[in-house]
Amino acid sequence: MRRTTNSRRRLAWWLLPVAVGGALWAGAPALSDPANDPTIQPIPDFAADAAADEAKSIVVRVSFNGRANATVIDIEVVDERAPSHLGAPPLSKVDVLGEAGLIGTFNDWHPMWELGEEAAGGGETRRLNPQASGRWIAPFDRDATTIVVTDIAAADEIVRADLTAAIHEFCLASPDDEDCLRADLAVEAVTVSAAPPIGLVGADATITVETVVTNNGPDGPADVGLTTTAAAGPGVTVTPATQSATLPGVAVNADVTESDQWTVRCDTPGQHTVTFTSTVATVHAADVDLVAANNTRSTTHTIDCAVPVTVNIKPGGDPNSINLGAGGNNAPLAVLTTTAGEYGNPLAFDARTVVATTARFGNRTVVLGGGGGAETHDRRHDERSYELDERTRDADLDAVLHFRARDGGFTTGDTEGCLIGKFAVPAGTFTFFGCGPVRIVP
Ligand SMILES: [Ca+2]
Ligand SMILES: [Ca+2]
Ligand SMILES: [Ca+2]
Ligand SMILES: [Ca+2]
Repeated sequence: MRRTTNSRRRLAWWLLPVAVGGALWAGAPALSDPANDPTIQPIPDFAADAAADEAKSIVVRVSFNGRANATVIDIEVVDERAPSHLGAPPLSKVDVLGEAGLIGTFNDWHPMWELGEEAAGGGETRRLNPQASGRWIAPFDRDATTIVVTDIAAADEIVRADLTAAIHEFCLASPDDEDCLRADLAVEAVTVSAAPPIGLVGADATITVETVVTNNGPDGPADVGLTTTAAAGPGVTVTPATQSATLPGVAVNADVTESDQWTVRCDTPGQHTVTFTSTVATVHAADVDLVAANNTRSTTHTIDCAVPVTVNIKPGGDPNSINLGAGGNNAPLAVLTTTAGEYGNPLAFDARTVVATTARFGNRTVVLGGGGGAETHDRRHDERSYELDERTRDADLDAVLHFRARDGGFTTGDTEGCLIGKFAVPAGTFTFFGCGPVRIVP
């Protein structure tokens, strides 16, 4: 399409009556209103207007239920210039609205009124036909969204109708019309650009999803509506379910990246998947995308939901000094057996299910990245260890593990040590994770 400027399109509303000229309704009011007087209106540029006369109209057909109550039968865009409304009787008022407000307004006949002749004298009479149907014809405007028709004398709205479906249908059928925009919008890529290495049951994590959108043309720039939905399998909840954005004015062959953040909460332990699906669509009724196959893409992300556990580094000792020298060759650590709710843990945990060979201890980032120190003896010592008060022991058995502190990837400023590993229960093997305070001794 050749994009017509707004000013030119708006001007057409006022030139129309003059350009068409001709028949005025017999009962029209005198042209005392200067706005209705063609002799003092600006002279239109007929040559330019005629050469580019691809004028179209929007025809709204209704059936009447009452003088100020009509039902839309259909709405259609036709390839004909709208008739002049100059001098039309002020029976109905037609307002055409767009997203930005009023586009144009004119007075028109009320189709429910019928003209008749008086038996004597041959004068005209008017009466309301209760069975009437009729139509209003407005000049086409690509930005039109709504038509509102008012019965002027009754000061009552006759009908209000959405024009966008009719305009979209016209542009789908005539995508190369100068008022239509034909753009092949496409989702080029959907990727998870940032996500934590694990999730913790009961805690929120943030995942960032990037969608790359383009406009393959031929027309542009085009406003692009982008909708991304998150579909989570069992055991994980993603909010919000949907995020939408309008990417304004995407030029032909431009890549535009939209980045959205999603909150993921692990509900149960294990590997859970979340699928993010992005879809592009045109935003305006007069914009059409005739290639649907490239409008949607998905990506699936797997999150490992770990069970949070309580660890007591150096059971019975406080502070928990971690000696990075030879003195830290066998640093003990207890994974406590806890009930649901104890120490704020959402799930009960039996430390005797810890698989010792999978345990890694060290700096948080290091162990989440797959590093850290391994259990020195590759085995678990089940014993009644110390609670976090370092003085009391409860009745259940806890898991005591030993690590070489210098394998933990600690740096001098670290104040926490973290443990990650697997635990095996009848339902399967899952990840656990817990941290405790440390004092690093270089
Ligand atoms: Ca497309
Ligand atoms: Ca301790
Ligand atoms: Ca316990
Ligand atoms: Ca215990």
